[in-house]
Amino acid sequence: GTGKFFVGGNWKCNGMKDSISKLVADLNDAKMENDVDVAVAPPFIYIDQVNNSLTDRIDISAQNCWVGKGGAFTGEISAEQLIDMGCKWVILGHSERRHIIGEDDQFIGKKAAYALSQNLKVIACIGEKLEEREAGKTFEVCFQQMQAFADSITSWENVVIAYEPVWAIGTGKVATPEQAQEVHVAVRDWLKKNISAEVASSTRIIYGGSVNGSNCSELAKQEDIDGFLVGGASLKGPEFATIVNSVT
Ligand code: G2H
Repeated sequence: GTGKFFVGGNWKCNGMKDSISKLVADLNDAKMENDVDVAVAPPFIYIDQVNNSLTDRIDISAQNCWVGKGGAFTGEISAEQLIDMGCKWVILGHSERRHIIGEDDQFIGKKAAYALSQNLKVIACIGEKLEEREAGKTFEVCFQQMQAFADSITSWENVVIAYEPVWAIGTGKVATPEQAQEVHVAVRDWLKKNISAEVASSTRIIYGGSVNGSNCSELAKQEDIDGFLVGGASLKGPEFATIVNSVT
């Protein structure tokens, strides 16, 4: 792997004050290896609750943000506001935003550029749908999504790439370690050819899609898997800690 292992918990649109308070207490109690960067992404409205109760060991991420400076954008949250509320990270381009909400590659690229300009670190998500994989277009789709980030951002220093095959998300159908590794290598190779060898070797590429306490260690052994973005299993503190501790 590359650099420090990174594990993010994407809580998605889950949780209420009480269940979040329990989850935070479990995370505060959990033993986590020192040599891993850890972040959790609560829904926007619970960020303040989490920031006020969660150990400093774990960073806070948002799940999305507005594409530019705040203003007359009803229902949106700006990067400046996220920084103000204690966020260090933002997840951008998650497949649920791409395919359910309809965000396109260029819009997501611009969001990444603006977030980075405000000193938010970015978890930049890419990944193919099942029909794209079956049509042999996995690399093409991932490279196109990578290109859109590359067209907008000027530095990859504060970017973690999350490869999340859409067919593996929330389905319980995790990619095999070999399937994930194959795409991670291809993405790293793309960075080498299109950005630089330095960026290719220093940028973390994490895997997401039905990662859990039982499948994480086999995945973590793969050379180019530098961590995980975890959805469902991040809602359970002890299981999330198991995944954090799968670092090899
Ligand atoms: C993929 C992942 C977290 P899950 O979306 O981003 O979710 O682990 O539930 O598949």
